[in-house]
Amino acid sequence: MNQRENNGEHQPESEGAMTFDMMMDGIRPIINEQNTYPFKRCIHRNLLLLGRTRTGKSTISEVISDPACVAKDAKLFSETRKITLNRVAANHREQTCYFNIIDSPGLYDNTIEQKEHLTNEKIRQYINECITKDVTDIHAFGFVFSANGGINSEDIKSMIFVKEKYPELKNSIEKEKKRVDS
Ligand SMILES: Nc1nc2c(ncn2[C@@H]2O[C@H](COP(=O)(O)OP(=O)(O)OP(=O)(O)O)[C@@H](O)[C@H]2O)c(=O)[nH]1
Ligand SMILES: [Mg+2]
Repeated sequence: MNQRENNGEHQPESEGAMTFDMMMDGIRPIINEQNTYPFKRCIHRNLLLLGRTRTGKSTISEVISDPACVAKDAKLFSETRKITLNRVAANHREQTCYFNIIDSPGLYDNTIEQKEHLTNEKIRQYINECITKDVTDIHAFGFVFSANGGINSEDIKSMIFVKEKYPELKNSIEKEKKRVDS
């Protein structure tokens, strides 16, 4: 029972008496000081990086964690073979943001070992694979292109595929944009 409730009835606070809020204002700093393991509320977002092979997806994921990281030497064939999660946190405007940057193998590439054609079906597989890694929701898809390679019809097909498969993304991205702008 707090001071504002007395057998369910509201009692007028007598002048000079300590109110419930005043009491809590006094207690809160003591509790916070003694809390050895303080938890913070945070915003949590999952970002899936997609794109043709060798466009720089893994490099983006690494640079986000370490802006001074040195990119690997150029290789002709696909490097990333499995969905890889990079879990990072950042403080922004007094808010803690927690991100899963999901790096995927390059799309529609003829790989040296398997001669496997990577298609839009792969996107579906990647998303399913994310669920096995506790990522149940994708908040944004990041399509990665290299300036050299440009954008081709396969890239456009992939973007259309994601747009059609995830129509709810448009609403959530617009909602998010409004939240950030406000
Ligand atoms: N010039 C330049 N090279 C880059 C950039 N980002 C990445 N690279 C190089 O491009 C090559 C491929 O980069 P990755 O990050 O492995 O590309 P990826 O999209 O993850 O490739 P896959 O895993 O094979 O699909 C590497 O040799 C990088 O060093 C960039 O912004 N500029
Ligand atoms: Mg990669």
